[in-house]
Amino acid sequence: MFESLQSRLEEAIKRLRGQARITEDNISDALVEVRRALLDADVHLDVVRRFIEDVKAKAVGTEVKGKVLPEQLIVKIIHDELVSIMGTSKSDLVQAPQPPTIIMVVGLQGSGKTTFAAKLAAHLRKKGQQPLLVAADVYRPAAIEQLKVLAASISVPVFSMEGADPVNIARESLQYARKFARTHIIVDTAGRLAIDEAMMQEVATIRQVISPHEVLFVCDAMTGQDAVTTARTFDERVSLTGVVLSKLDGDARGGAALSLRYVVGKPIKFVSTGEKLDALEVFHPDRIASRILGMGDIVSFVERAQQEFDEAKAAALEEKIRKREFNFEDFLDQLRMVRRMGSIRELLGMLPGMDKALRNIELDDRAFTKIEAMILSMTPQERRNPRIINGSRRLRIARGSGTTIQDVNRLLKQFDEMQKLMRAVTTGKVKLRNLPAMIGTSQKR
Ligand SMILES: Nc1nc2c(ncn2[C@@H]2O[C@H](COP(=O)(O)OP(=O)(O)OP(=O)(O)O)[C@@H](O)[C@H]2O)c(=O)[nH]1
Ligand SMILES: [Mg+2]
Repeated sequence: MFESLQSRLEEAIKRLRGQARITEDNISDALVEVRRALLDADVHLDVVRRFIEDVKAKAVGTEVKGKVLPEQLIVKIIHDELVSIMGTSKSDLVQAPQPPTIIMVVGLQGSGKTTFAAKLAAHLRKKGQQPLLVAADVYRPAAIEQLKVLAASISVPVFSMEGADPVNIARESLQYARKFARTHIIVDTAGRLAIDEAMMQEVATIRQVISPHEVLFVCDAMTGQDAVTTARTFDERVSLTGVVLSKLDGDARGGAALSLRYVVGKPIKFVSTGEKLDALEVFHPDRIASRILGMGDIVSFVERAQQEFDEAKAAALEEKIRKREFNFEDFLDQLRMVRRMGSIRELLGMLPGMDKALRNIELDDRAFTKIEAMILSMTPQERRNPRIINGSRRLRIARGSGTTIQDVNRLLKQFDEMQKLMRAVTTGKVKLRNLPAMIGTSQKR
């Protein structure tokens, strides 16, 4: 799977070997190779463009920390970008509030719909569900028989109707499923070409009649980015809820896997990796990214190293606070780090219990811009030793930062309070979980 893309990316990354730092220059070199590799893997041009831009921005903007080498850092950045392009997290099958959950399987001829329908039934059975397979392909001779044979091998019932049309079959199958308390209905539809208007109309009608919770587009991964065009057409006609990548066990180049989510905007939910009925995997973007890159050990090494580095930094900071050496320079550092990491609310919201505590507090990013301006208007001595900031210095800082003397007074007072608070936390006098309430009171003032 993705062998060629993998070896090409490896080659590109090698270009950074022996470099001390990542610079605009050496990264450009490597990225030209990455770009070629992606295009040759038949990845959609829009995706390639965003990929390269993002990797470049991250690579040039990230400092190489601790023991990490530039070539290792770039592996991690490329890995993360692959994950982000493919959808960040796994996307579960939708569950109907009231069973049965209705799933419709659509796609081009021979893409692997029937095989997937049976695989999904097997997957659900393993989880203790009671699926029903519905044979709504009446056009290809032996299509119903194919589904029956597959279903029998996994002991799942099939609903079929001799001589009926697919719309009726789908409609009737709902009654049947309710009567026999099936938890899931999987409707296997006939393969169709996107340009076949009558067939497209039929699949749209089935969708209307049965109102499925999931409309899954099965896409042969070998078709590369052509799959994107087809998926778009299907999405326009039947509004897809997700995509299944089939035949990923073959020599798929990666184009479909990397393009679909980004271009069509629908999550990839499963991957099919063989003819046997147990060859189905829930789609995990990070696992596929690791397979594409084939350097999982480096990715986890960089993750660990970065974490350790941050921990070392945090320990140094704690030491400073304890020794009452925490000053405006450190404060500015922290402030910028927090802002780089996302909005304050988001960040604090990740702490347990904080979300609720923050709901009523106005946290304004503009306030931080103001604080930053004031700190930048201080001299290095003032930042390191705020105690020397007297009346005339306050006036100068206010003027320099376009704020008022009251603003500066407030900042100095808050900084003083914050120092006390941090000391109390680090020495264990105040428990972290009491912090939200304390921030709340100081904000209201
Ligand atoms: N190697 C491999 N073969 C697959 C996979 N999925 C399906 N196939 C094979 O691809 C062929 C077509 O699969 P079907 O499931 O019949 O495809 P379909 O979309 O239902 O085809 P139509 O109903 O004719 O449109 C069969 O020979 C399958 O065994 C897969 O993940 N890997
Ligand atoms: Mg079929």
